Amino acid sequence: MSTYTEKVLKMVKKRNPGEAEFHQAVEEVFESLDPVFERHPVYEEHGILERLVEPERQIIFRVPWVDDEGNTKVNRGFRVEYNSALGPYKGGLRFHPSVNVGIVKFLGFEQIFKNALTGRPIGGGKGGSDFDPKGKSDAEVMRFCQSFMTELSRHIGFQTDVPAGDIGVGGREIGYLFGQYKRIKNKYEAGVLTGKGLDWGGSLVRTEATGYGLVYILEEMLKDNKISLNNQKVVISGSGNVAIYAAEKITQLGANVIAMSDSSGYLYHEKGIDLELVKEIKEVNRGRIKEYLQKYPDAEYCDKCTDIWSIKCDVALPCATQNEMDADAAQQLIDNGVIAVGEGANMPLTPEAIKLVKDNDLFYIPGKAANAGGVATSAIEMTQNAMFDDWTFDKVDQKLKSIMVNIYDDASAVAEEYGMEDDLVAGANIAGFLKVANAMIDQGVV
Ligand code: NDP
Ligand code: 2IT
Repeated sequence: MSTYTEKVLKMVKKRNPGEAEFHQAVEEVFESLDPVFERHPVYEEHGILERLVEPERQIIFRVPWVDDEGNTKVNRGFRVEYNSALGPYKGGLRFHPSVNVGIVKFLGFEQIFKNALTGRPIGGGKGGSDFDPKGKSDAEVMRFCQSFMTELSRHIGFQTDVPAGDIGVGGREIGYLFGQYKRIKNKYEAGVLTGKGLDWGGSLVRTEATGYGLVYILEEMLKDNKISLNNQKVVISGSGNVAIYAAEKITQLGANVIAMSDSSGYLYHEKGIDLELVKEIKEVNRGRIKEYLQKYPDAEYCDKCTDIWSIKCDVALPCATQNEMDADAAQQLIDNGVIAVGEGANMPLTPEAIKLVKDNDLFYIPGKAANAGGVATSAIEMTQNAMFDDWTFDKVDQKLKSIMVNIYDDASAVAEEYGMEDDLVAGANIAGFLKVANAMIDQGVV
């Protein structure tokens, strides 16, 4: 690393103790940027890194609510409004017991570059709570969301900060959050949240967008190398929003998804997973993936197992959570002949896993590029809201596809320009950085 990136990284670690995931995300971006600072001292002169790593605003708040038995509960709410150089802060809300300020900052930091890559006018932010929606009734989730929004509503707006979903936050939660926002503000401000219901301001394709986008960019990268997805064996971790729609699109393109998981274990079905059943179990019934065996006793379920990457496959799509693939897992995939890894989740590979995947010349698409289709389609939802319009499935899907192809072209071209051909990590980090950094210079020291 250059003295500039080293100096700022040291400062980040000292100033933000204990935030391991945040340090990891910053380091991963910084590692790509040295060639930029060598060529263009202007960024250092303007203190771009020092400003980039410090969120413009961080909000932490109490979220009190009452459970169905009448007990008072208190969770912690977060919103990190990271960078608004390119547009209003934009990024999801995560409800999971592991959420803390370091997690929200790592996600918010990555979101800045991801959003820049989409080419849409959106800044970066992220939020959430350590609330666990699992096992809660709809009424409890509603009361929690209402309390969360009562505070959050002071800080967001369609031109200020536009949250959406992430782990533990889907259509149900966005509905409750939107209802409370509308009630507090006495305004139907559709563009304040994305991922809304289709009858009240939501966009077609937003539900599918992250998973579809992941497969579109993977398809493009493989096509560029004359490889087809047809008949490829695919392992996907998770069985949530991103995992399900990645599985749907890749199946439509002729691949065979043989394993998926949830936080309790993984499912292996050699002849191919019945995705409609997974949807029913996870989306409709909010159940556990092991229930799949009730209909398919020939499938295998490994309870409490996290070694889904030991299954032999051609394509691995981590779509659950951060650091879910470590060096051992990556090595197993490589030993088993995997050809491509695409990150549906945010930062699913540890730094050691990334090194292995790169050293072994796999086709590897980092999360900032690979999962940008979700937020890109959120921006398309905001466009429709601003126009009081709603577009057809096909129109939004085509736009999503062209954005993913552009991201691939952009990141590849920038990687080549900086002498790191085919390195999409460097390409995505540098391409995203340049857009944000140039806007920050234009806008002065703010
Ligand atoms: P969901 O809540 O819909 O699904 C998450 C899935 O991952 C579930 O199957 C869940 O298991 C599993 N999972 C979550 N946390 C863990 C954990 N700590 N250990 C093991 N398994 C876990 O979330 P999404 O599909 O929306 O998000 C998945 C990933 O994709 C996240 O990294 C998110 O940040 C990223 N992402 C999401 C986007 C979106 O638009 N939703 C956009 C871009 C990235 P269980 O069912 O047991 O909870
Ligand atoms: O990580 C992500 O990009 C998301 N969770 C989606 C964010 C959004 O605003 O749609």
